[in-house]
Amino acid sequence: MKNKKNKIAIITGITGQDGCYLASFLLKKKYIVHGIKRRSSTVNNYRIDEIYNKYYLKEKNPKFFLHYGDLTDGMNLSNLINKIKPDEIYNLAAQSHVKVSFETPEYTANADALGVLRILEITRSLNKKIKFYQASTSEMFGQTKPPQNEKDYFYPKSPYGAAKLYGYWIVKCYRESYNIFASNGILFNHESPLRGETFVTKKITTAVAKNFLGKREILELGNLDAVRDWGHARDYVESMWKILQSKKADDFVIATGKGYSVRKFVELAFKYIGIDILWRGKGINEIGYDKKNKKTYIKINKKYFRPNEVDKLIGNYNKAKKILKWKPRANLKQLIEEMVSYDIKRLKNENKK
Ligand code: NAP
Ligand code: F7E
Repeated sequence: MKNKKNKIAIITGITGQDGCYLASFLLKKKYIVHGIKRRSSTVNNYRIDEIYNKYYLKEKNPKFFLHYGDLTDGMNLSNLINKIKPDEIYNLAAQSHVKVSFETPEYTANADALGVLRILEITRSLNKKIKFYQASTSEMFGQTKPPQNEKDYFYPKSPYGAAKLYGYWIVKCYRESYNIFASNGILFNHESPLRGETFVTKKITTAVAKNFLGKREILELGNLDAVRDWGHARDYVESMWKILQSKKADDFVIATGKGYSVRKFVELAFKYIGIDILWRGKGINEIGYDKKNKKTYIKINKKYFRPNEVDKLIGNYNKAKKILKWKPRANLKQLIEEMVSYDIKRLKNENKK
């Protein structure tokens, strides 16, 4: 299976947004990619179908493989890592939804915190030369004032942020204790047309696309004033690879350095289809409406608020820029345009079926 020139990578979380972009990126760099997906009763491979067809089904010498696995199952991870013998492991699997982590805190800790430890412990006993990348998060900063960088204080405000903070520290701990090449990317929010549909950006761009196609829908949201630093997933997976190619294992903030509120994201997304949104009312009675015809497009629903909120995340990525020569390419306007256009095309195709 292994050819001298081809590096072998394992990607956990292959069915997720980043898993798909990273697999594409590594395959173009001639890697052999093994994706780990968990078993589910419904097929959820839609993001990687194209890759699977191109690099597995249609290839005489397949470059892409899928395996069942779960971050909560150490024996399974051990068998897979032993069998695949990777050069690099990218740990992208996680229960990644902040609000859901308040409802499933124990599971979130098991997958997002102990899952990291499981992989590190396996690589420590198997082969300390395996390089390990951990998808850490800006949610670890929580309450710390922006702009946040690698030296800032961590103060997570959700079970997700707290579980990821354990993952972050265990990576550092294994790096320093056992001299393992293990690094954290401290990723600020990153989106794409392939973003999961319950994250705020995808909810917004889907609703905008539906309204554009004449399927009138009122978008229900929670906190409009949270500020996030939104980049493009395509740019962020490149940083993952660069982090593992760096001379020294280390931790890097990956961000755009620009923050916008959820409210601003809504305005820009509607603007793209020619609708100017104005706001009226306060708190849960606030609405967003069309400046021209006064039609309501946005309402507030308290079910989308969290028990605790992170108000403002804006990253300082100077270290990544200096050491990795990494910088983001897409700006927010380009990201929104790509997401809305994709959703319009996707919904048109679904309507045809
Ligand atoms: P995502 O779309 O939610 O994908 C998460 C992936 O993890 C999915 O493939 C999911 O499988 C898998 N998964 C969940 N629990 C698992 C388990 N117990 N065992 C094995 N696989 C499991 O997330 P993403 O946006 O691609 O993010 C990738 C990573 O970056 C995550 O670790 C996330 O926490 C971190 N991160 C993301 C952002 C962001 O803005 N996107 C920012 C900071 C950090 P299913 O398809 O079966 O659900
Ligand atoms: O929320 C507010 C919400 O769920 C963004 C994950 O990838 O990035 C992501 O976590 C903001 C929050 O992302 C709705 O309260 C308003 O302030 O899209 P989100 P997130 O929580 O920032 C970090 C860095 C990760 O690591 C995570 O894995 O938007 N908001 N109204 C809403 N959020 C959602 N989901 N739905 C709403 O209706």
